[in-house]
Amino acid sequence: MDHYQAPDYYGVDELLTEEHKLVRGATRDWVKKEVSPIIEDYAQRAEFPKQLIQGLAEVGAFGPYIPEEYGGAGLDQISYGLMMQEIERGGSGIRSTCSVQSSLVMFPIYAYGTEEQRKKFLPRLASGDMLGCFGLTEPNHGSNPGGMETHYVDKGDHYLLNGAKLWISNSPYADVAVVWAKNEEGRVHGLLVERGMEGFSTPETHNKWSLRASATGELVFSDVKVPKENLLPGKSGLGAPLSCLDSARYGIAWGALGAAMDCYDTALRYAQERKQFGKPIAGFQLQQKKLAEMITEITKGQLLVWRLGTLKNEGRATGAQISMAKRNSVEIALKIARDARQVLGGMGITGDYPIMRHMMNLESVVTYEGTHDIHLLITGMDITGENAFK
Ligand code: TGC
Ligand code: FAD
Repeated sequence: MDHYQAPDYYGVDELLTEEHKLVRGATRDWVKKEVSPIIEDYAQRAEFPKQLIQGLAEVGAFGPYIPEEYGGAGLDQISYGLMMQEIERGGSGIRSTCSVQSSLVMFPIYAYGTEEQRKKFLPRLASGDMLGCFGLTEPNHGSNPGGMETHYVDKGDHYLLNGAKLWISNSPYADVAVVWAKNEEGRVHGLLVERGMEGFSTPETHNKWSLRASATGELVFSDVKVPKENLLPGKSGLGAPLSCLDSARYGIAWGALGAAMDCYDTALRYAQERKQFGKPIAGFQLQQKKLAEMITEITKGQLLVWRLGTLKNEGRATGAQISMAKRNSVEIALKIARDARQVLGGMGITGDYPIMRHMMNLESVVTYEGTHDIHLLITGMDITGENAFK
């Protein structure tokens, strides 16, 4: 039974519109009904619950901020953030699927695609009839995607694509992949590679202790003939994939807080119910310290992402501001998960509670979409003007 009650220590709800609260309420109800009852089993079995795709589409989680004429929900950035928060409260892997579909697949097609590409792909991605994935990372190039080796050659009536991508969320189930590859001049472009194209395969990556309910895999291109109309013409250079990452990282900044809120809520309830030495453990100072610090960090995080959402709605959020929020939310969520696990004692390691699952998932979230270190260096560069990456 999902007893979740969202913490709101500073009345942050008063900063939200009625529409924000409606969107959040509908997503929360859906998560309680469809995700909470099954997610632990799927994580234990390391299986992607693909039957959730249709429900995610119906709740509007695929392309929340994409205009309605292309099948999106036409909502603002705070609604998008709140949705990601509720969905990651249920499970980071499910939020991953939404981040990839919305910000890493629909966003580049909407922002950099042709009208034909938008009409062909966006409504089907929004309705969940199609699943997408995003290929940037390679075996030899993770934090430094600019070094990518995947490349294509102009063959007159098509492009010939060769290379490989690793660690790609949703790849084993994806119908279309947004693939970033270099042309003969070494310039990065986005290509839409569709399942069924000869020479294109998507082997699954197994043996993960994290994001077990999310499918991760490779993208392998061996002389794949990509039709010329599948190139995204609107933007080239590394800035194109990085702008998609800005949008996805923004969603993660909200999402990771959702995982933190679930851990806090679980630990608080457990501490009030569990008795040792004749009284609830919530009455011991050491447990209160953990719980008080959790709610303090959650409250700071809620205010930070709300303000970031306001800036994003106004088109003023910078990539560096988004990096700070992604890094902060994941860092506090991991610490809260670890402390919450301790509050539950031995019970904390079991699948009867969501904490250990969140903790293990967050070990991926702290690495993907730019590692903890990379986001710190982005902040460092932004405030000092000095590049410490290279
Ligand atoms: P650098 O020379 O700094 O920049 C190259 C070009 O990109 C532009 N740019 C940005 N544009 C938009 N948003 C940003 N945040 C941007 N940051 C940079 C920049 O202006 C430049 O444009 P131009 O026109 O001058 O060419 O690039 P660099 O090679 O030094 O690298 C910078 C660095 C390290 C910050 C960047 O490469 C980086 O962020 N690395 C981390 C890689 C990463 O995040 N990978 C994520 C892969 S996708 C994923 O993990 C999905 S998980 C999905 C899920 O399940 O949720
Ligand atoms: P590396 O880049 O090898 O980094 C290793 C360590 O070195 C890290 O601690 C890093 O912070 C540090 N480091 C690197 N450079 C520096 C530096 N300049 N200064 C200081 N420290 C540095 N990618 C996609 O394209 N699409 C996806 O859908 C996707 N999904 C993913 C799903 C999962 C479950 C995971 C785990 C990853 C996914 N990724 C995806 C890949 C992810 O973005 C990369 O793992 C991440 O960018 C880091 O790259 P790497 O793993 O190669 O680590």
